[in-house]
Amino acid sequence: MTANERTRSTKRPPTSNVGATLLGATALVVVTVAVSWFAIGGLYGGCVGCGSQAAPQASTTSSTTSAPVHVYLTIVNTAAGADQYLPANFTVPANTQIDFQITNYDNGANNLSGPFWNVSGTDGGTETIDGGMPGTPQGAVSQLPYGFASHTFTIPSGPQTLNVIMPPAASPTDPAVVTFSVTFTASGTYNWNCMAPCDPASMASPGFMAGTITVV
Ligand SMILES: [Cu+2]
Repeated sequence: MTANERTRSTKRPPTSNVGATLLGATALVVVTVAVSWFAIGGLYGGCVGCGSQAAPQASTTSSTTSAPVHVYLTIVNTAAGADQYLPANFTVPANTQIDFQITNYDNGANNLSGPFWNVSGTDGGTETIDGGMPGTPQGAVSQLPYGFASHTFTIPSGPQTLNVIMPPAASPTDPAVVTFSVTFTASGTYNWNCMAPCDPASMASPGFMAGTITVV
């Protein structure tokens, strides 16, 4: 923990006003870091999208800012027939490994234009697939073959871009699960879109096949 190291390395007898001032400033920094971390934790509890599928390890992320933060997203086809990411808008910390898990219950296949068949912007340049329609490549992949896309999770522009592909589910009750890690090195607002022509209304609607990642 950086704050603890800073506390240890600057601990010294208050032999002068300068020393006292330094200690006071150090205490302020430590308090500020701690308050900031708990404020961030309050935003998403160290885990985005944790509901019934909350991971037990999520509760351990408050001990250090360098522990991975878990984000769980689900793709559903709503009762009204709309394709939707849940949640579509969320907040994560900067300079922290974000472990995404996207569970796709949509068994519809869609086409992609050339570059979007390739995984890009993830740690290691791969995504890991578990399940999906018959024939879906399993394990870590850097691209998917034609015919094996249902949706993408894409940050098409900005300081840091991203493209991962979600293969179709085997059935509406047997999802495809995709995991990957991303480390956002700059705070700010990142707009993401699905680049597969899955559902024109959803693609044009923030909160469905488009959304916002807020990096703080
Ligand atoms: Cu889509």
